[in-house]
Amino acid sequence: MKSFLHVSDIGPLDAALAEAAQVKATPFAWQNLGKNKTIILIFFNSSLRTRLSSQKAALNLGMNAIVLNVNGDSWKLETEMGVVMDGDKPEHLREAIPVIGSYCDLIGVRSFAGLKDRGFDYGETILRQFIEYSGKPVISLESGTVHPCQAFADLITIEEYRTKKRPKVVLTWAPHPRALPQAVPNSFAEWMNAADVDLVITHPEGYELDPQFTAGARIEYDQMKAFEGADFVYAKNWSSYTHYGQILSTDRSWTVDTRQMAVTDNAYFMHCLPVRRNMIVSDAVIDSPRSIVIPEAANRVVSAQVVMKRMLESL
Ligand code: AN0
Ligand code: CP
Repeated sequence: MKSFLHVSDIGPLDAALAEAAQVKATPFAWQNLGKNKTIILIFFNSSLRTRLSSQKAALNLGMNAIVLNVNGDSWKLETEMGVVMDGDKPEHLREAIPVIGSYCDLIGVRSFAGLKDRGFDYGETILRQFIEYSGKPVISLESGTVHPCQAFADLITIEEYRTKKRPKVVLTWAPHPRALPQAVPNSFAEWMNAADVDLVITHPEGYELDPQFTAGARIEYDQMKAFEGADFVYAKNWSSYTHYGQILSTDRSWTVDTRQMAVTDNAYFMHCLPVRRNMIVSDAVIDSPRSIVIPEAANRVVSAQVVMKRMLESL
């Protein structure tokens, strides 16, 4: 595997899920695979889960992990091509990336969508430069359009908790005070469309996601209708894709509460975290026994470890 952005990069999902179960059962069985190997994890944005679970996954594989917080620890990096660098950024990605590549075997990059220029974000402009100029395999740790380590962990979690062959999975928009990227819902839709589940997406009008990720899923604008008979409810806020980066609604009736959960088939509640309580989801729902947000986050180690393992095996 040369890069990890899309569900297609992991190959057949049955094999990936079987490998995930194996990695979860015997996390230290591949300690020699990562011996004398180094992953550099580059963060342009904040993180709790991605940073810690990626480091843990690397350690489980016997690999060294070096974390760099760009903007905090290093020189600020210019990401646009062809600009006169007379601002506050002393170094360009064009030099920084090959330098980083020369120090390691694998690279992980977190670089959120800026939500200003859709072409720049949806071209995966920053991650593509890492792929092109580092000469090393690159993992998206949430980039312009996708968060594949999260979606893979979500799929592993659904596989563990499902009681039906083809569960109904509802991706619901929920309100949030700040404009957030579409990466998490894009990847969730892409991975669920590839998996054997019945995916329904519900959101207010104007929040339609890029069809390259959602094609094939049912869109239901009535949230209560969408929740009927659901086995899994996956909440997330995102800003508009069509009115790029804008907040079109802060309607708190979309906050996931016991009212909506009551019409599901005793659904499990999921969220990638971090979550704003009583904006995205009520305390009653996230604190209920049907909330699986913690095991979901724990599976981030498993998904990251499978991806790193595959990359090490193909070096
Ligand atoms: C980020 C987002 O929505 O993309 C990261 C989620 C994993 N969330 C926030 O910035 C709150
Ligand atoms: N879910 C997730 O990616 O969390 P962090 O932003 O804390 O890494």
